[in-house]
Amino acid sequence: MASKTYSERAKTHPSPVAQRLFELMETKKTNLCASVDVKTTSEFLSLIDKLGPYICLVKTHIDIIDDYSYEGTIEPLIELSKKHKFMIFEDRKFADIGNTVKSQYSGGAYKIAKWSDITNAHGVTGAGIVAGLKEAAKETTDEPRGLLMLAELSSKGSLAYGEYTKQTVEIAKSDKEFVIGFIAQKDMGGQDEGFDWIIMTPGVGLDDKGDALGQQYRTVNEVISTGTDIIIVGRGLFGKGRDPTVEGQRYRDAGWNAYLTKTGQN
Ligand code: S5P
Repeated sequence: MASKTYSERAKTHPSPVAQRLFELMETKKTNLCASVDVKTTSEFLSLIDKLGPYICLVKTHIDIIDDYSYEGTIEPLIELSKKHKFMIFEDRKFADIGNTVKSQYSGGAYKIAKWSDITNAHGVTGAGIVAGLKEAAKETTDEPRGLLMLAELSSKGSLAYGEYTKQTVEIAKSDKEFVIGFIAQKDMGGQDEGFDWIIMTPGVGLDDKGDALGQQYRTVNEVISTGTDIIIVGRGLFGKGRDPTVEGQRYRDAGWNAYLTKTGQN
């Protein structure tokens, strides 16, 4: 049986963040998330402006940027998100007790809950992490926020597999509206119990097999065929002198064609 389309899923998803994301994916015909791990605000904004037309989501590591400021970095990022119509995902990988992540998500230098539609968390500390992050979101903004749990990782030797992955999926069940899905390498199930989790997959590259620090890449067709909804691509788009405009289009087309095949639309 063909998988459901993004627009079908937009209609029934309990999370307003997921609904909006699915709708914009269908409108822009893209399931590409750009991971923009660069060091300066000017590189960051210029790269996002080039990739903007091809992506549904920008994934940030805001703590990598040397000259970060809310006014200089985040305000222009929000402008670009309106110009190109994409959403924002700060890849913060929270991993502490509920009370601590609550402060980390809403406060400090970055105030992530204020500007990022989506963030993510490890399951290692238990379900309190979901509750803590949700409280922070509610206390910070009226805008909807969504959380991804890190169920699996792309790197060599990762300890997130088997029972750990299973228990992370159990934690995700604790909040059907706030937890919108997983960072994972494949489908995490849940459909039988009424969950419609979004699977976002990093470690995607069409030209390289990995890097010298344990990253492992799979192709776009491979990941979409095993359950990925959104492909996360970083250096494949701009590393090694690549042209982000050319590669943005290439990964967007590869991701969209794989999706059309999976949903029986081509
Ligand atoms: O399992 C993971 C989870 C994440 S979020 N493996 C990953 O590589 N990531 C992130 O995806 C990582 O932090 C980086 O920002 C991005 C991959 O970048 P690339 O340049 O290797 O495509």
